Amino acid sequence: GLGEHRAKAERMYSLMDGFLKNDPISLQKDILHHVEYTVARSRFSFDDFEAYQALAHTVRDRLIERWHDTHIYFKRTKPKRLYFLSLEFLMGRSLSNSVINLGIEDQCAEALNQLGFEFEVVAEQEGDAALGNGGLARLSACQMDSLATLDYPAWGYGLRYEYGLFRQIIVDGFQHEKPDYWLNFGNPWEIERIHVTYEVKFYGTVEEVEMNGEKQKVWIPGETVEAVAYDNPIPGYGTRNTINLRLWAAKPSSKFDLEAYNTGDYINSVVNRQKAETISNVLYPDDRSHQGKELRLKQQYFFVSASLQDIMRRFKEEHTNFDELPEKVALHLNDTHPSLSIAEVMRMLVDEEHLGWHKAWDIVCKIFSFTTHTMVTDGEKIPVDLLESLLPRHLEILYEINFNFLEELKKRIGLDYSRLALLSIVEEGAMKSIRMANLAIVCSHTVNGVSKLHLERLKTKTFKDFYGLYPEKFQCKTNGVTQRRWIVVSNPGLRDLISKWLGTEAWIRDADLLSGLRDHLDNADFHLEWKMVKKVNKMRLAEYIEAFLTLSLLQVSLDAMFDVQVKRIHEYKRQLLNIFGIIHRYNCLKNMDKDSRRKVVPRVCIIGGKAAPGYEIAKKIIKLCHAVAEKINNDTDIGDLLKVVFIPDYNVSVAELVIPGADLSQHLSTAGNEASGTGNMKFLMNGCLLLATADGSTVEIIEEIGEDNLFLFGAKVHEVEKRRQKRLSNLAPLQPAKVPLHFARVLRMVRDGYFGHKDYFKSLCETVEFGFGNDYYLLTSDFGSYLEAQAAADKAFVNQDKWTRMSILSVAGSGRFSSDRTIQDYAESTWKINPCRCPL
Ligand code: 9GP
Repeated sequence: GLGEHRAKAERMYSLMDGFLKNDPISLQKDILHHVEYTVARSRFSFDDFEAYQALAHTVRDRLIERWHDTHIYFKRTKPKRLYFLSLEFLMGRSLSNSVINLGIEDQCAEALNQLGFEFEVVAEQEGDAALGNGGLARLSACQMDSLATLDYPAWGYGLRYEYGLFRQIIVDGFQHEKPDYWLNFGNPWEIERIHVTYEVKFYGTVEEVEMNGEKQKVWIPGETVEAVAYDNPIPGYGTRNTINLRLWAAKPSSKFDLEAYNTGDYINSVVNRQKAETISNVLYPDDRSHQGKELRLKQQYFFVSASLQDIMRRFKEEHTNFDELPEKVALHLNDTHPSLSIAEVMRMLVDEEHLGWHKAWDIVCKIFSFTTHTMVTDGEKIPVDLLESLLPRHLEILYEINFNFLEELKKRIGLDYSRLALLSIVEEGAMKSIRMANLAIVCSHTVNGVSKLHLERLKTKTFKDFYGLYPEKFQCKTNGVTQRRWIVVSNPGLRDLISKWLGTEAWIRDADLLSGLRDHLDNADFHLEWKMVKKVNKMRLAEYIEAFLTLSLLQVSLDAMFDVQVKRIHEYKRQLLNIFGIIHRYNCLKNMDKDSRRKVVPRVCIIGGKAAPGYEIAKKIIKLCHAVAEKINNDTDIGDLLKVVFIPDYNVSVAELVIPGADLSQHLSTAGNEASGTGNMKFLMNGCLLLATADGSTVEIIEEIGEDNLFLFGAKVHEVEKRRQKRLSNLAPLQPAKVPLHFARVLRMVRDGYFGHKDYFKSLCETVEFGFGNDYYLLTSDFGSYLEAQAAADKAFVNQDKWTRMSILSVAGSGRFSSDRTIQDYAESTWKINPCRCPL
């Protein structure tokens, strides 16, 4: 009874005296406790890594307390919840971020110090959680941080890949991929929930049965796999709210295997069951296309099914009527990858909860929202054959959704078959397939682009016909990044400086306050301190470069401009343009007399990024970068005037080091190709000037800081198509197209083997040659304006006062690019959720 319950509660309270304490002594005691009993080392002798493990567990205990409180509070207040469904999260490291968000960084540093350890060194022991590829995945991580900080009742769902994104090793200038078995050293940030498991079913057949006098479809699956939950607490900053990122791992089902029992084939049965685990084993390393692989589809459905079972269970615990679903649940599709959720919710409502089709569809259309992250028109497709065998019931449901959609459509547009075919969710043809983007658009109440320019593209090109049908669905949610990670964690010097001059730390929760830095634009002391922060960060980066590239004994000068391009390697991102620019710079230096050389701004050109393992051209770009580096760095005649560095294995923690240390950063995508870009925002926040095309979110950065405050170049979106046409019309009568002299020279050097590997680089050169790749990304026509922008950057760098002003104005204008702004916008206009702040 109630009395018994109360007595039990009182006993619990008396045994656990309140929350864990955060003073340095209490932290020390907890650290030592974890050294002794969790890590199982002697507290009298443990190393940096063991100190990291013990501190991580100490912090985790505190996260768990807040996490519990948050969940109890959400359960009690029953707010509408957001479920953020994403197959990728690039979380990076957790320690520094957690202690900052918990507000215990100084105490932790002091606690460690007294034990003879240094916080920075201990934090360096942590490996990255790299459960994602690039922009989309890091965006998810930033958005989770903002959801927690802004007190939204949200959960993230994803997959717990055992192998994260491959590690990039460079051997002889070539990229090699090594598996990232990131769990080897344990992961103190996750909590395994052995009791939170769901069965996920595959294959089998669909049968029709009579139920209460009505015909009902029943899926008889052929394979069952178990999904086990791993919870990752995500603490907000300046709040007790700590939300959850629940990742699923596949395990063999514990169900009795009757067939193996009957045939007595025990060993084979175990081996076969073990195969289940492969589902969540490995992250697909391609960030742009995921076409038609069975394992990928299995991953998607495994993730979708487990997440939705969990979400529905929670909903049913709190509510009895499915009519309430749209008021209580928002499901967000982070790209098309989780779009099978639509068919799955329909299946659950119709087949399991026995709602009528139309009622179920009405509910489904009110709960989903969708964000697309690409400019590519030819989106994700799932071959019907594959679906038919793996998820036969879902295929039927998808056909029915499509049938109803097309019937509705006919009423609106008539029998315009070519338009109907374009809009259809099912693509006919040699390989019949399901168009995941069409499915997501038809069913979602909002379709979001990730920058203004991206949205414009969606409306006028990619999804033009859908826009005609549902103009009200299309919205712009320009991306943002979290200033907690990208300034507070990664650039403590700048954090202190900003707080000092603004007289407050409030900007950490309200990035718009950064604009207040403009008030000190002409203050000489401020300039001095600003430059000093940059210098210290450059020093950190230089040490990293020198330590990493010991083989080539490279030394970089701190007086040089640190010019950085770090991101996935893609033709459209045009790392090749950067390398060609470097070769051109080298040629100019070689031709200069001593006097002119004295006026040159020395440069350290830093490039980093991974190429998808099967993307040959991208891999050649990496090799070319190394070949050029080898030539230039070993040319004693050039000395410090030009150095080229490729930073291997670019990931979140490397970014935290590289970005604060950059003077200039390059964002070179051919206009109309980068949906948003988020690297540009991180550099902007760190006072690094941008050299960029007017693409993706850079257009909005220009709105904030003005064209004069960055180095803009290249064709604008509306010019790109014209230039391509022009180039092709040059080709038609077989006239040699006009290629600028400098460009032709650089290209010839690479083609003729000046940097070695002549045959190997041939196909790379052909991508920009006429009659071959036809320079689809317009390197040729943008080269001149690129060089001008580079020259303008050099000129500005000479005038350090001007440069510093531009740098300050960059940070001051970066407030709009906080993911807090993005998330608030989503919450208010798309998800319709309210903050739900757990009381202290
Ligand atoms: O390529 C886009 C990038 O422009 C954008 O900033 C990011 C986040 O919205 O998503 C990237 N897309 C992907 O990573 C996969 O399509």
